[in-house]
Amino acid sequence: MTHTIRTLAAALALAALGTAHATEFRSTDIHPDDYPTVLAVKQMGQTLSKLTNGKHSIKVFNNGALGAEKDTIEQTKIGAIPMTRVNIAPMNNICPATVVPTMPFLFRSKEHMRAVLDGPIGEEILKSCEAQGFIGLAYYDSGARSMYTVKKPIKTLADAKGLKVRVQQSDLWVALLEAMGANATPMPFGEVYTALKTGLVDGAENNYPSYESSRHFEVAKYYSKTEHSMAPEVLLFSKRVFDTLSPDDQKAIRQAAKESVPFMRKLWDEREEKSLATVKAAGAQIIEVDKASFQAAMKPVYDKFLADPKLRDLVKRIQDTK
Ligand code: GTR
Repeated sequence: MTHTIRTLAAALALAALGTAHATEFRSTDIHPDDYPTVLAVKQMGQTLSKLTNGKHSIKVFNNGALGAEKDTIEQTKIGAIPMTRVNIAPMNNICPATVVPTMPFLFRSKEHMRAVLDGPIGEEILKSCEAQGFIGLAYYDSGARSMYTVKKPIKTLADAKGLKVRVQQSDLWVALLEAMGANATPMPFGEVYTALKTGLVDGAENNYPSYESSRHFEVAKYYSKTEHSMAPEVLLFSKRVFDTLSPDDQKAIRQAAKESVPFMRKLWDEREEKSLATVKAAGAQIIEVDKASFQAAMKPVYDKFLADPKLRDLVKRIQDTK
């Protein structure tokens, strides 16, 4: 009897050892099932599983199931959630260098943005978040963000004056909209539809896919192409969790994340076109604006948020990147 129990205990201990480090990492996203960020992280999970012979995988909790971005960032920092996909903006107050790729009118084009983020500058910015408890695995595209409004279209800077506009939870975003003369109202993405509908805000700003997937276009049909920021999405792993993994597993996670980037970009490019067609068909008006007037108003934002010479240098290097 004692022998049987001992054998059983040994067998259980062995089984536990064998699976001790096999993990299904949870990852969060606020977007719906078919959104490029969600599909890309799922694809990353498949790659990770292949690279680790089935030892590790990823389970995506999207639709905001585990909370708004600000909350999931906090949870990732303390290690309660291993991974989160968020926009870089809610990282602005936490990891100072992330304000750089968020800066208004910084990237000249999608190609410029991709070249910068794929290179050493992008790496440097991700690396700087380690001190705050985050392993930055990769950037994903988020296109250009533009303003949209419920009652009247924005065509010039003067039209933005006095409007109440929802922004992401970042001091930089508050300053950016204030520089346009608007009143910034920070709130989580999931609350924006109701805020637009009830008149709590007059407008918001986002890229075509988010304007479409959130159905904001149903309530705010004037989409004004200010294209004021190309703040990218970012994939963050909890440093607390990462540090418990073997170097091989860490390498596999980094590699799987990087390999999901081209996949995401392809989906992104397709989705931008599809979303634009959807919102237009539903009656949204796409309005050309006097972009130069918006750009000229951004000087106070640059002065305030790039007071640190290190950040100024990063911006300069970005501007110098071909
Ligand atoms: C979207 C982005 C989300 C979130 C959202 C927002 O474009 O993909 O991660 O940042 O904007 O405005 O809150």
